[in-house]
Amino acid sequence: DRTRIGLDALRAKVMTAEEAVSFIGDGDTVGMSGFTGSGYPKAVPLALAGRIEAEHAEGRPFRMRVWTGASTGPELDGALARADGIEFRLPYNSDPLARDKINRGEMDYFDMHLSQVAPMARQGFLGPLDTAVIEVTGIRPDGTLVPSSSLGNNKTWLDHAERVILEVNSWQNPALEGMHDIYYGTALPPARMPVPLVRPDDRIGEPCLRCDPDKIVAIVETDAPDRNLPFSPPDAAARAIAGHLLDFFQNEVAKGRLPASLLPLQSGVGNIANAVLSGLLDGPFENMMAYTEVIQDGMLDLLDAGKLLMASATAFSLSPEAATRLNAEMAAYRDRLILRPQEISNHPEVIRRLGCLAMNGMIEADILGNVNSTHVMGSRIQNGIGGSGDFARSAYVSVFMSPSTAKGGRISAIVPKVSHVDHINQDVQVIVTEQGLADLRGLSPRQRARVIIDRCAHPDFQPRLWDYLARAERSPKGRHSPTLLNEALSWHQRFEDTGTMHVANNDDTEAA
Ligand code: 0RQ
Repeated sequence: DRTRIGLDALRAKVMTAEEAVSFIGDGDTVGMSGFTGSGYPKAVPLALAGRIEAEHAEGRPFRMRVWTGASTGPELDGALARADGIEFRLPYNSDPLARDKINRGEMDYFDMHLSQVAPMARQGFLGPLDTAVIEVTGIRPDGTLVPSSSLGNNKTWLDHAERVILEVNSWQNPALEGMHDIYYGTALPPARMPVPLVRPDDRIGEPCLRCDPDKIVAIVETDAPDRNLPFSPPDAAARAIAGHLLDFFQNEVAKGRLPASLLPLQSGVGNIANAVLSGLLDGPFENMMAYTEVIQDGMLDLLDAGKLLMASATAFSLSPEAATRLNAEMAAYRDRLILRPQEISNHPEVIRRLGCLAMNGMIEADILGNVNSTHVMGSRIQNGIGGSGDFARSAYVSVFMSPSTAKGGRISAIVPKVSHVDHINQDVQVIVTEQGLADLRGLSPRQRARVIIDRCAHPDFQPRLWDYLARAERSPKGRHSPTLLNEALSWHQRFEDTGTMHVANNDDTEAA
C-alpha cells in the first residue's frame, strides 16, 4: 500500500525486512517503538532474529542493546530473546522469554522510571543510539510521520539515532492522524522551561513526528495487528478491591477533599485496574478525565458511557475486541483521546500540577507501608517499575492494590519487610486488598503498621503479623519503625525453603 508513503523521494527506500536488517550489526544499540503491546515494529525484529540465529549458527557473535518505550510483543522481545540477540535491555520488559533470560543472568536489564528514558538519552547518560526502528501509520508529503498506536520514546529515538528504519503499518487506522500531541519544547538544563500543560486535554505540541529524511535508510511495509491481549473478567478479589477504593473516593468527595468529578485518573494495567474502571462505570462520578500512561478497555467504556470526558496517555493497551471497536470508530474517538510522548504522559511536573489519582498494582507491601512492584522474593524481576514511580511520588493520592495473598494463598502480600523496595512509604498513601483499605495519610510508622495489618492482611497471616509487630515494638534497640532484623525477611526465606510462607505446624507465632 504505497499510498501511505506521501513523500515520493522516500519510495525508493522501500525494501523487505530481510534487506533492512543489513543496516544493523553486532554490538549496535537499537531504539525501537512500542509500548504495552502497541505500536511496536512487527517485521524488522523478526527478520533480525532470523539473521542473528544464522550468524550464531556460523559461530559469529551477534547481540544488541535494545531500547523501547516499554513492553512490546512476542515478535520483538520474544523473538529476539529466543535468538539470544539481546545483550542489554531498557526500560521495561514483560515478555516471559526475556524475563527468564534476565533472571538466569543471561541478559542485562536496566529497569527504570519511564518518564526518565528520553531525558536520560538526551543527557547522554545512556550512550549513543545507532538505529531507530519505528512503526508509523504513514508518511505525509512534507516528510513528517503519522504515529501509530503508541508514542513512547519515538520522538527521541528519531532525533537521537544515527539512522532510521521505518515500518509503515497499513493495519493502523489513518484516522489516527491528529490524535497525537508531540511536544518539542523539551530542552536540557539550564535551558529547561516549564511544560505548558495545565489541563489533561491541553494540546501543546504537533500531531506528527519530525524526521530528517536523509537519516531514513529503509522503509518496510507491514499489515499486522498489535499484540492486544484479551482481558479476563474481574474476579471476586478484583471487584472487592475496586469496591473499597470507590467507597474511599466517595468519602473523600463527601469530606470535601476531592471534587465531585474526582481528579485526573491514572490507572495501571491488569485485572484489578480494569475492575476499578468497571466500578467507575456504575459509580456516581461524572465528567471525569484521565491523565495516564495507557488507555485500556475500561477507559473506552467510560468514554462511551459519557462518564469520562477525555483521556490522555502515551499508548493503547486494548483487548482484541476493544481494538476492533476503536479502529472502526477512530475518527469519533479522536477528539477525546490524546497520545503524547511518555516523557510528557508520565512527567512528574505535570502529574503534580494536575493532581493525578494514581492507582497501581503491587507485588507486596510491608507493615511500614513500603511497596515492592517488581521483584518476587527479592531477586527475580517480574516486569519493572514502569510508570508507577513517576505517578506515585507526584500524585495527589497514591494508591497501591493487590490481592492479600498470591500463589493459592501460600504467599502473603502483606509482609514484615518487603523483599525489594520500589515505592518508599512516603510515596504510598493508600493500600488496598480484597480485605479492606488502609488510609496511611499522616500516620507514623507504628500507626501505619496497625492499620495495614488490621485492614489489608489476610486472616490466615494476621496473627503472625500482630505477633511480629508486638515483639518488634518491645525491641530495646529502636521503636520508631518496628523491625526485627533477624525475622524481617524470614517469611520470604521460608517460602524459598518450603514453598509456602505458612509455618509448618500451623502455629501462629514465630516465637512458639
Ligand atoms: O505470577 O503469572 O506466574 O501467576 O505476579 O500478578 O496477580 O496477575 O497481578 O497482573 O496486576 O500484576 C505488580 C506485577 C501485578 C504489575 C504487578 C505474581 C502472581 C503472578 C502477576 P504468575 P497478578 P497483575 C504504570 C503501571 C509494575 C509496573 C506498573 C506490575 C504475577 O502491576 O508489573 O505499576 N507493576 N505499571 O502470582 C510472589 C507475591 C506476588 C507474586 C503477585 N507477593 N509474591 N509472586 N505475584 N504477587 C502505569 C500505567 O499506567 C500502566
